[in-house]
Amino acid sequence: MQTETVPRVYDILAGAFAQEKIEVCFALLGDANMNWAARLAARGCRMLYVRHEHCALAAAMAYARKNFDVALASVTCGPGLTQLITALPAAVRAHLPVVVFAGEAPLKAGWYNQGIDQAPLIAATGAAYHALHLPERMPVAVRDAFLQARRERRPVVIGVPFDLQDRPWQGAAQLPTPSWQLLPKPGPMPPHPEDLARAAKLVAGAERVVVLAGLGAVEAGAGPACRALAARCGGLLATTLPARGLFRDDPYCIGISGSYTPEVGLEYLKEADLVVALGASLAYHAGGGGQLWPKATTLQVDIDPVALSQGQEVARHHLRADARLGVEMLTAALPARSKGWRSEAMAARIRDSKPDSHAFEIEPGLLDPREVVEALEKHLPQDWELVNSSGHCSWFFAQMPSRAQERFLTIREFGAIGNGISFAMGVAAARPRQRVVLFDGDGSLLMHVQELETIRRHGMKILIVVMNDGAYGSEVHKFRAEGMPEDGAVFGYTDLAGIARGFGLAGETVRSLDALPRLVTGLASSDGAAVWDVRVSDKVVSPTMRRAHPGGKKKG
Ligand SMILES: Cc1ncc(C[n+]2csc(CCOP(=O)(O)OP(=O)(O)O)c2C)c(N)n1
Ligand SMILES: [Mg+2]
Repeated sequence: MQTETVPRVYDILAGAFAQEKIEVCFALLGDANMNWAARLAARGCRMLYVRHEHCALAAAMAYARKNFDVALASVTCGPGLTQLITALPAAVRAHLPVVVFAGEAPLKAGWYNQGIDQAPLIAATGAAYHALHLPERMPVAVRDAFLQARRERRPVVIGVPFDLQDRPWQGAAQLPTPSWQLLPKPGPMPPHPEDLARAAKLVAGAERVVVLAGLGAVEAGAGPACRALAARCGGLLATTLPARGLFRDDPYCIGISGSYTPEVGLEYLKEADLVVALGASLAYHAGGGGQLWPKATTLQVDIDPVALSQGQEVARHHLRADARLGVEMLTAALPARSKGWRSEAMAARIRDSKPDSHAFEIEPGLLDPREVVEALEKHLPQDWELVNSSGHCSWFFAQMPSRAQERFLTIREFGAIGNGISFAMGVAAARPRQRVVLFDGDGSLLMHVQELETIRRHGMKILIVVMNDGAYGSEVHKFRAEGMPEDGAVFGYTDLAGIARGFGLAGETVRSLDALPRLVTGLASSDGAAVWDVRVSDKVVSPTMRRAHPGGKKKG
């Protein structure tokens, strides 16, 4: 029939997305996005179909973080879109550029069962929402959404009524210039000479300097320059949680600064008199809510320096600059100095100390989560991609200091559990040849356990290591500290290995760490996915939890 030769609006829309050179789309289909998705797939975009819309967006978030670029997800209208309401604020807070193609209810219908006012829902999350109701302008609006997501580093949701998508195309023959041809590509920003002189004076006058790097420093390639600055000042190095591993082989790196700081790091941070924060937004947790370095003043080196962050005054001194260029020029402007804070003895303590040395009594047959992580750190190959999730167990999983930053991902800014499996899928999509390891809690995994099917269907090389304490550990420890009953927080040990096998994955219940070398070797020679259900005691309380609830256990 002749009508087949006339493109529909969804054909043109798919073309506008395809020319954005997006390689992967995370999606779940319905009436309002399926025609578009089929056309996008026909143009060569790899479609990763998931089992819950939340997971489409969360996987796209990890993909964006891993590639430092925009990612794409798609959902249908109404109930498809409302499933995004937890992931969207998480993406907004993590500054992740994701474009979401969402359908909208048909405009021509007086009533539609899936209709809901989508714009205010999305606006409430902090994401941008654009309802596209003029077909001729849609390709430009799509291009502009990619520009906006990148510039504002936040999700942009595009809603297109599906009756409009179905119309014959009546607009221009040519698609607009794609976003990647228009993007400004400025060189790194140097500091102003007066600011630089002031900052150099401040650093020269300090005696116990900690150089703290965030993801901005990673993105700017500032790692070596940060090490050089710390060496010149005789100071120490630390990173935020997402930048973990940037200084992994430096003997003067005290690890993460924030809720997951190891014991020795806490001690040294307390003594610091200057923190030079590079490419770090100085979020609430990075400075322990203002508690971690009580004697220090902070110099922030950043392209967008701030005085306040997340309700706290965080820096009195600022150097507006690209993290790498700023720190290089700062180091060059410093006078040579004979002594600093560093000593061989400090390096030895940093190397030899346990992240947490507190003693706990553990039931026989269950493992200490700290020993589990020590064993994983020792046995998992260095080139496996690591993804950290949420919950009480994340304190322990964070203690893997030998791991490279470029093989680590965590997104924690909204504090939601249940995202780990999606983040692992996003990393697997971004690094398809690599083995990806997700470290998760039992509660978090069970929240989106249906995605095991997605992992198997797409042949993703994901290993999920679950710290199974049979509980919502975070809640258990808070209840216990308050002497409250544990209802709603303790569920008992779910057979996660059995569940994994039911989905067609390998499943192992780990009750002894002696099994680890054999399990690692087995997995290293396979392309399959697996769940290791590691049975841990719920008696080991993380240092963060102990600090937050110093009363400790009041009941049995
Ligand atoms: C979406 C969401 N629901 C509820 C919570 C509250 N919460 C925080 S940690 C946690 C328990 C997580 O349990 P699990 O994944 O088993 O990790 P564990 O704390 O036991 O180590 C819960 C329910 C949350 N942060 N996010
Ligand atoms: Mg748990």
